[in-house]
Amino acid sequence: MELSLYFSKLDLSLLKVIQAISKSSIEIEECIRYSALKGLHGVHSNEQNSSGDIQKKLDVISNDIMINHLTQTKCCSILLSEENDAPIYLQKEYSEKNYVVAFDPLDGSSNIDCNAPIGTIFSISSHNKEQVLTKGNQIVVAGYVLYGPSTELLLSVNNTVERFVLSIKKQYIHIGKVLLNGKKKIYSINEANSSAWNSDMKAYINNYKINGTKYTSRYIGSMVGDVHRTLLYGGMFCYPADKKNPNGKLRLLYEAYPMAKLLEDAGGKAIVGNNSKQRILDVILKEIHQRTPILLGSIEEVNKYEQVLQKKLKNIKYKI
Ligand code: FDP
Repeated sequence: MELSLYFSKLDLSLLKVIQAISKSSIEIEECIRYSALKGLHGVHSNEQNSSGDIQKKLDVISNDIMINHLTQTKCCSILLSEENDAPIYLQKEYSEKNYVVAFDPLDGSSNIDCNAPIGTIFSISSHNKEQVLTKGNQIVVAGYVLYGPSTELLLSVNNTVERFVLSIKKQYIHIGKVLLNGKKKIYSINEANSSAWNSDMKAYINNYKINGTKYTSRYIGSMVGDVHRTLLYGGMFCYPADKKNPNGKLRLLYEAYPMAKLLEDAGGKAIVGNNSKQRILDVILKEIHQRTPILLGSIEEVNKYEQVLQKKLKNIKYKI
């Protein structure tokens, strides 16, 4: 069934916002698919965006496409983009029918020029009169689009994760619900940073290695691709705090909140790590470009990290 039909019972303004994101992603997909032929590889300028990353041409194009479609809905009050320094205020008057949309228009953009999976990540939240967004718990819909061998849209609506695939006719077709029940033994982390990890992370990851060849390692280096695999196959994905990045690398608002919502709604878990069991969705947003460490995956795998913390509390020596 096609996306708009599938969600035909949703609140109309919310549906319009979802449709705007789906239309944007179809345009972004078109740009990505022919990027090498259209001269869309490479950097836009050597200037860093608000998150400190160098903007690629496709980052800028994707951002413009998202802002354009979301503005046209007239159902959004505030747009928060990873590519913009400040929030974009679209409605002067407060109305509970308006939504706040936060997005990373093109995540994993270091993978663009080598044709590896990349994605758009977003969340739609009800408008809190006082603040832009205080916690991930205010998210009504979270999702991402994966531009890979095929283009997929995953959406968490009413606490259920739905999976759509883009058809030849450029329509998103529902192919099923997602429940994190895969049992593949996979750990996913950038091991090049291991010398800078803190002792909790060293102990946790070491546990995956001492069991002979029971576990395998997979790391695409594109959050959407790594999280998608985790949702479908199981295992865990982590971008921890380390000595180089004491607050982690990934953005709370644009990356961690939406992925945490999807993981939890699919029956998994998403926590801060970094000597803390705190749920990502409970972390208070103090600044829109704030970073956070993150550990997500099946309950079984995330619990293994929590066991490391318990041992630490009881002063049992880590096996490192
Ligand atoms: P990228 O730098 O390519 O834009 O937050 C961006 C992100 O990719 C994530 O998609 C990805 O998980 C992570 O950074 C990869 O970072 P490392 O290269 O440091 O592993």
